[in-house]
Amino acid sequence: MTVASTWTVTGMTCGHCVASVTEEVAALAGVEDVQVDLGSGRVVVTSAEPLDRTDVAAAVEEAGYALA
Ligand SMILES: [Cu+2]
Repeated sequence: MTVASTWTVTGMTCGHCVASVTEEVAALAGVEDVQVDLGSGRVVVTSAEPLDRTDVAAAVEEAGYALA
């Protein structure tokens, strides 16, 4: 069973930003899929367990961006 969660990331402007965020969030434990929509900043994460906001925020910040 998996859980989908939706987050909003601010500051992404191009495909490189999307790739960076995708890579960092995908590296979190239990994450199976990451879909980023550049236009809206929406990030949909599919994971085996619910994610902690602090963990997602840390991954996003590692990529150089922030959660809204
Ligand atoms: Cu960019």
